[in-house]
Amino acid sequence: MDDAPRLENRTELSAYWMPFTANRQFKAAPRMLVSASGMYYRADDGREVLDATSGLWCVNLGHGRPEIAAAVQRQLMTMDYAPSFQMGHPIAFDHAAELAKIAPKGLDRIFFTNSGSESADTAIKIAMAYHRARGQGQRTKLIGREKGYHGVGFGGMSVGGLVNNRRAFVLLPADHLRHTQDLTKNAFARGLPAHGAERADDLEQLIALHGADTIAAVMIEPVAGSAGVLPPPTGYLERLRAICDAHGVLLIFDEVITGFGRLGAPFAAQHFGVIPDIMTTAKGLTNGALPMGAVFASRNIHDAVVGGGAEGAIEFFHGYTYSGHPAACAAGLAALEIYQREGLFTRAGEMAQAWEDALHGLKGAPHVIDVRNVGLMGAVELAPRPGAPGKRGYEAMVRAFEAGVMVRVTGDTLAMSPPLIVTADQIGRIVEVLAGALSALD
Ligand code: PXG
Repeated sequence: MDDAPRLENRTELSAYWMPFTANRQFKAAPRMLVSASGMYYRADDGREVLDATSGLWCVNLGHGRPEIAAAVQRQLMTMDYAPSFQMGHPIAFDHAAELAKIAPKGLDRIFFTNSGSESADTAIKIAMAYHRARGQGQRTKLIGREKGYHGVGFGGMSVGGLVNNRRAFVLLPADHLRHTQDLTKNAFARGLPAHGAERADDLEQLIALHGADTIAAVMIEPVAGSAGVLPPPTGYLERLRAICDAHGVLLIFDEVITGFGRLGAPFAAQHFGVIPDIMTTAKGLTNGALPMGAVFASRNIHDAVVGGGAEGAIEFFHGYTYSGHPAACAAGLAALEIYQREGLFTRAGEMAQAWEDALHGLKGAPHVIDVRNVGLMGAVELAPRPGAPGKRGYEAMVRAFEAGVMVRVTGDTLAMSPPLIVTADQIGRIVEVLAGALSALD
């Protein structure tokens, strides 16, 4: 990494309108990452920064995997691009077939997208298309959950439950379950919180309110990620599944974060033993090396949509120029091979106890009001500074970064999801730096 490119102070920052960033604040004091290898980034001042977030929840295998780079290079030189509308190329079929092998039982029909947001909107369209194919085209309403994040497309945003992402935009018809966070009963729970399964019964209430025959699907993250790592209360997912089944409502799991080994199984559906009808993925699918998403649908849903309509007619009017992009498929296949060869689909399960013990060591550190964990996901929630919510969390993130550990911050919650190759020593380092950052805060 010694020959890593260095950014100079004169880097022009004004043209790039940065996503989900306080642009003025960032440009006044930029944090620039210039190279990455294994568990570490290197910043433009030459410092190594331990990556406790897998980039943005995506680099599950660690950075700079040569097999992925080589596979992408090979594919680009063999065939850089080919259309997927009324044409095919073998690597997209190969990739889907390999993904089908690790899919939760029955979810083995795979639609490719280019991001988590596109996966969310695609899943919603598949749900609507399914009901329509079965003569229930009036089932179009969506049920999401407070604090849910499903990307920034109009579908995902409408189902999502983060007010900042919603209030400025026109939304699709959707209603929301209550979120499951309850610090009065569940603070410092280790793994799944004991209290709150009854909040799944909100779904019965919403179905009664709207009428089952108007509702297409319920979409939730099995573990809410962006909102600050909220593991589901014990029994909650099972209840949602049962209520959906009773009313013919589809259950969509957004596994953009929980997919690809984050909890100790390929997908959260397998880890929790609750199988949705549709599952969205992205991020870890290619290890973040190239943009890609994939929606997994049950065979039943696929067959209902694709089995109908006139001979020769397109069954589902949806897709992207880059659906099944050859280079993204090459990255995805190479990533899958590494997950399997190195046992990384189960590694989060093996490390989960060490991760839990280390993170909960922060109970009692200054400002800490909750610690949450499941698999290799974790969060430390801080008491907000009076009158200035989010400030303490932001400062903690900056201090940790300056001390050589990168975490995510959402409000006053620090969120972590280290690459699945993380060692016990590195976990120790993450917690040590966080403890230092917290004790330096007022
Ligand atoms: N669903 C979930 C569950 C996600 O976490 C998306 C959909 C959208 O994916 P794309 O690829 O369109 O960004 C996400 C994205 C954060 C953070 O701070 C999380 C995401 C993105 C940016 C920031 O936690 N997740």
